[in-house]
Amino acid sequence: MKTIYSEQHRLRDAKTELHGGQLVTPFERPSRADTIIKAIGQSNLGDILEPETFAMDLVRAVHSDDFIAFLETAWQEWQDAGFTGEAIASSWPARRMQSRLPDFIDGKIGYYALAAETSITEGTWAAALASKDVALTGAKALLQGERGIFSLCRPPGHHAAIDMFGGYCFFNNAAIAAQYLLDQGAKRTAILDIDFHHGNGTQDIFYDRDDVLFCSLHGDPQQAFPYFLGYADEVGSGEGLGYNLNYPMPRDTSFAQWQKSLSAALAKIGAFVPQYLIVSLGVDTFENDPISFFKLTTADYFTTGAMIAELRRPTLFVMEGGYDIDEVGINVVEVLKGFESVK
Ligand code: OKP
Ligand code: ZN
Repeated sequence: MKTIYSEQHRLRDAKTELHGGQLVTPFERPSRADTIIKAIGQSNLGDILEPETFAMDLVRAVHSDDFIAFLETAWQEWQDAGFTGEAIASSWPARRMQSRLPDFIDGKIGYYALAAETSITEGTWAAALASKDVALTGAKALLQGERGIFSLCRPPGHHAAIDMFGGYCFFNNAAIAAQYLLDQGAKRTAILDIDFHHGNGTQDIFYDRDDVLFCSLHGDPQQAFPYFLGYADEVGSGEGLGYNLNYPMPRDTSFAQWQKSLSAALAKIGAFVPQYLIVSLGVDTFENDPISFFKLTTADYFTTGAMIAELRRPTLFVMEGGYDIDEVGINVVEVLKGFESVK
């Protein structure tokens, strides 16, 4: 299996994340990708290729124009306002207030942010652009006949909604790739999100559509970020009714329990008969992950990859989360090796 990877991810190197009332070094940091690409290199999985550059139209197919324009100039506007720290939202259109877009950057950032932990910094826009190219290059390889591809996206994407960033995400790489596959002629694409956190952004983007089946396995929103979406009764709307499936699970969920949700989601995806499968691949379900609470072990990731391969669909793995820097690489490689083990 080939890996698509860009060094441009390094441009996303925020110094601050609001965590527990303190500004800490972000969990989502460049060394995550370093560990993953090193493990890929040592694994003999296959070649590591640079992404192609794709047109912004493919981003506009998923995100709103005003949101994209905001991301492009947010850092410059923050600096022009005289702020000396990284750009962090602190005011929101909360209940019974107006969702009207302010002019001033401190207000604008609250309008477009879904949470406060994710700061916007100097290279964020460039890194987010490269990350979507990594995803799209992987999708193009599927169109050209590859059976499995790994897009080592960083920053991640699944929390990015039509017009919101946050949860370390700016552009929704998996959603952009899915829309591209449809635009290139696919009738149906499924997205399986196995990151620990609910893929609220992907759900938002495809909620009223029946051409993308979205299935997400994640920590119960009563206990886990993003808190305000991801319940099992969110099943899609309009034509999309029945095409959004959430599998929230409690604290300390073991692989035996998690695997039942995976099997259920895979059965739904199989019945949908998608031309392509996109996996939002987070390994923050790992037992030692510093910000999550499931109990998967390294061996479980191989089994997970093999189970996904049993669908026998051309599959694009898009990197999302995973914050145990020492183990994130091996856990990702185990998923991909498990996938490759099924002939
Ligand atoms: C991104 B991805 C830390 C709480 C966590 C953000 C989590 C984003 C996860 N104070 N807040 O889905 O791995
Ligand atoms: Zn996550």
